[in-house]
Amino acid sequence: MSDAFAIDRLRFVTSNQHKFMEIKEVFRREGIAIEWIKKKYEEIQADNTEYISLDSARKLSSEIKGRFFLEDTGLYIDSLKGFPGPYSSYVAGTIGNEGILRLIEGLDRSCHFLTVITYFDGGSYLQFSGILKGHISIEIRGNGGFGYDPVFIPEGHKLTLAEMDIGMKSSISHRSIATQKFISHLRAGR
Ligand code: ITT
Repeated sequence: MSDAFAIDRLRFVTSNQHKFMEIKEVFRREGIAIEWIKKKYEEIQADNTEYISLDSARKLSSEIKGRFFLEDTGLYIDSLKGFPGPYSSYVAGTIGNEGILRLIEGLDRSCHFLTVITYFDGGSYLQFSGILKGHISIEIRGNGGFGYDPVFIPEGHKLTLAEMDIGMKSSISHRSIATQKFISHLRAGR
């Protein structure tokens, strides 16, 4: 691991341990340590993930001193016109993966994940996004990951994200693509 790059107190706000572990893994590969602010915050209901992520960061900046980042992620199913999208958390907790499989029976299964990271650097808000294309599997498969991972098969792969280990998921995921862009920004401003 390279120790050439250090950034003081880079903090990630999320209530979701899986998200933290995945982002921590991407930073770890780059030799950067991050801290976890474990916190559940209210998200505005809107149809735009960038806006939701920015709004959350703006609200949290009055509570959290110094720089921090957070991210908002949604699963977008083409044949459902992007549903559940910004409602991914609610849908995962209500109808869940079985409900998703029922909803798209007989329909096209193409979908993607979108992650939008918002970084508050103490003065401005910067956003970095990552998309992972794929399709919804026929059945629920795998015990790893979280959320929709057991029904999501990334483009070019046969396994669901839940059948991959964290290293594999973190080398291809929406979250890691957004995080890599964020890291490039941090390195550029060093
Ligand atoms: P925060 O505290 O960071 O908001 P959260 O779990 O509420 O945590 P999101 O609103 O961003 O996070 O995510 C919405 C839901 O989408 C989440 O609860 C999962 O069910 C699902 N999800 C997000 N990222 C995922 C991923 O990488 N793989 C599978 N499902 C994911």
